[in-house]
Amino acid sequence: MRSRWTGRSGREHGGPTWQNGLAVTARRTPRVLLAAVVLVPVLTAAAVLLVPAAGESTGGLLHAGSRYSASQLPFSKRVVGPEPDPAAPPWICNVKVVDLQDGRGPGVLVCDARLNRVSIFHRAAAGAEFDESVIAEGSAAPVPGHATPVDIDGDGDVDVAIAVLGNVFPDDAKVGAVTIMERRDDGWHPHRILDEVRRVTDVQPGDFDADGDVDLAVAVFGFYHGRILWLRNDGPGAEGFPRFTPHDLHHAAGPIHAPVADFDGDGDLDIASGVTQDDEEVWGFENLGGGRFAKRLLWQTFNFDIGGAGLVADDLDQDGDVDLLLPVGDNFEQDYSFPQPYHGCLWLENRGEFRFVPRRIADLGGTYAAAAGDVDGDGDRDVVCVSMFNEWRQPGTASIVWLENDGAMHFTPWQVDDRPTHLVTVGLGDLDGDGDDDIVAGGLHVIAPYDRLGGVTLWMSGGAR
Ligand SMILES: [Ca+2]
Ligand SMILES: [Ca+2]
Ligand SMILES: [Ca+2]
Ligand SMILES: [Ca+2]
Repeated sequence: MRSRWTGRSGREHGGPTWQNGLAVTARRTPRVLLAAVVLVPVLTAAAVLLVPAAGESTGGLLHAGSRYSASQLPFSKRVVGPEPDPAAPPWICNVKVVDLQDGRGPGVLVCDARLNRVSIFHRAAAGAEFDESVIAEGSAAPVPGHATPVDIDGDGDVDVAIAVLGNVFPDDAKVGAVTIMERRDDGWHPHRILDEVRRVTDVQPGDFDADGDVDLAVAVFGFYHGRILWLRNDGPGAEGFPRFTPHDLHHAAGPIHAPVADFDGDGDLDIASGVTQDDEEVWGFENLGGGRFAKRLLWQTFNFDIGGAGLVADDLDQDGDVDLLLPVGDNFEQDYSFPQPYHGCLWLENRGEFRFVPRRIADLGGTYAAAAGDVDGDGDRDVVCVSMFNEWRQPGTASIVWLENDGAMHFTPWQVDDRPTHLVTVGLGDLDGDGDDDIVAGGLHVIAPYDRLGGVTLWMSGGAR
């Protein structure tokens, strides 16, 4: 089936691709030509190896998709929120497990781009349905791409920062924004603190200039143009809410996610971002103090089809420095988005002084998101990956996989489920307080097949409770 919004396909034709659950552009002509010159001989050679003379399936990844042994760790599966509506298939752009410090404990924070709504779902009791509390909807969060808790005004209650995408489909117009939903005693109040920008994919807090208030790192994905910037908190304005001044860090099409951490261990907060459109790169922005940053190229590949789809900061090996996880597997430019052998998840191990060493830890076809946590409760960090583009025509191919860490950074993939299909976001957190992390994931259903729909799904680690 051809993609519904173009009637055609193919990066070489300038058709849209998708990143992080977001429709984006194809590469511009010079990059396409370069990619063609470099990759066509390689891919031709690969095709000769992979395609048998008679044309039958090899049983390899391109044809059969990725599948793994069923997880020996049991999971109890539940739908969070409404059952999916076949007449309006779910477009969930972001899920994460958060505690808003309001006495309700951890819940599932959800960005729903179909309903234009940011909500948190809590489970009242074991086995009970989930209660939805709406944080933003309608014009406050038109097509929300990402949401992050932060006490932006320092009054002790937790507010929510929203990256407003504005349009899930390719669009170079200034439809994006950053909105803070301020929590007050009488509910949530919107403050649009960055406007007149292209599609925004992430906003993350940190006191970058060490003046005691919270600043923000922002990824503007855009379409032909995008940027990474930080918003300096200039203190309270006339109405007592902070004012912000934008400062650019980098210009490129397709920045996705802006994780914040002290990557070089010198005591101040740095910023990282994946650039996934014309180039496939990971950048670091070293905090030099006084609001100044130095750019560092942390990783790049000349496989311009690898399809970077996110960036996660986590000390995966628990050696005291913060590493990065890079899920790769965007493949939206094809008539049918076959999983590719180079899709999966990379661990970029922090070796100090902004040197990161890549290591592949998963081969899941069509990987679109990853999250780190302790899924089996044995004290080491495991990883969960979800797939947007596995071979859904083959029954049983994985949509969600957890990678069991043996404690020595050897990862064994276990299949959690084969449905819902088309998962683009995953989060981990201990929702039931039993010491192991549970899994939540969200589906973005914009291509066929439409027979295994899901909005937000929870897999409770350790079985039913
Ligand atoms: Ca607050
Ligand atoms: Ca630092
Ligand atoms: Ca580390
Ligand atoms: Ca573990």
